[in-house]
Amino acid sequence: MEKELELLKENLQMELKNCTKEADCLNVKSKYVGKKSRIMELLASLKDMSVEEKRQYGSLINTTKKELENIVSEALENLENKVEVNFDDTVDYEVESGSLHPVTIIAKEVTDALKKMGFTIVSGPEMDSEYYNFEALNIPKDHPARDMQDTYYLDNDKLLRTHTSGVQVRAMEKYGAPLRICVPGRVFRNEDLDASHENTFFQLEGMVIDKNISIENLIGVMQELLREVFHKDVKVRLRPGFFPFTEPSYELDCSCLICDGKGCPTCKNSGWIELVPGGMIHPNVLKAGGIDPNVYNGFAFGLGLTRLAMMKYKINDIRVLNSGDVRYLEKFRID
Ligand code: FA5
Repeated sequence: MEKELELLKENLQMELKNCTKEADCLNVKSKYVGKKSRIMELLASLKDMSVEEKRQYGSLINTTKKELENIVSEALENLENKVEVNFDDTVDYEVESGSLHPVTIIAKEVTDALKKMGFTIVSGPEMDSEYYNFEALNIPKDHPARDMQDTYYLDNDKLLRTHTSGVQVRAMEKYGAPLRICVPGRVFRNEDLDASHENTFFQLEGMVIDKNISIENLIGVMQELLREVFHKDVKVRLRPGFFPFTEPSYELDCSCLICDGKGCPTCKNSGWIELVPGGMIHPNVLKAGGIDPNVYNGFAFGLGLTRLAMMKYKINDIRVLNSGDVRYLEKFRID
């Protein structure tokens, strides 16, 4: 009996060694400890044994049964730790490569152009404080300018930034003057959607602070930037604008490239698309950033990156850019 029980354990171990799949292990388990297994037969035979034999073999058969079960459990556990990855290289499939999103491409082109002009790329938080998004920019609570940039106010006293301008004072505090930075990033507005308005879109802030900066410097940077992006001269117009953080402020519009300035739903039939507002940084903003407005001045602009992508790739509805519909985005594939 002792020999037979020893042999059972040895055979079980040998058979388990050859198992590479869980199903194989379970088959072996059923053979050695299942209802019709030899060990179960021996257990059942105990009832017909004499008292003397029961005493002799009872506990031996029971412990062997437990040992057999433990051997199987261990083998199953080892199998789980050995995750096997099988590649079926006989399957025939086509690999389609992805492409960059049009806004990503435009962001790269614009930042490359600005880098050539000595700008450094910096970033800021999408979830920002009211202070950096509004107050530091000369927009106190209850200022009407806040109505034009309604946003999503969060439970933690923060908000989703409405523009990349929030980085202006952050950068002044961090780097001081002189300064030449650009900040591409995602911004949010709580507003109705239409062909040219999204609630989530991209802007690029540009800011230069130095001595004796003038509006001509701003116009020069804009002209160079648009030439680099469109590889041709694009018709633009400059008109007065209003922002509490720049004085004077301007709006630079681009002739609508969807309809060649004739008027369409994208440009609301005006023939023009509002693209880059900007102006000379207000002395209060420089002060908030710890920069002396009697020594330094500068300009800032806020380029609508998403709208620029629409103009460059002639996308007549902004909503497609956030739709995640690859079939549509495929059309703007740039290899
Ligand atoms: C601003 O956001 C200012 N921070 C810009 C600025 C920066 C002014 C520095 C002065 C100095 P505005 O709200 O106009 O301004 O937005 C800037 C650009 O973002 C617009 O010209 C437009 O191109 C784009 N834009 C604005 N709202 C939307 C929207 N809902 N969907 C898509 N693009 C938008």
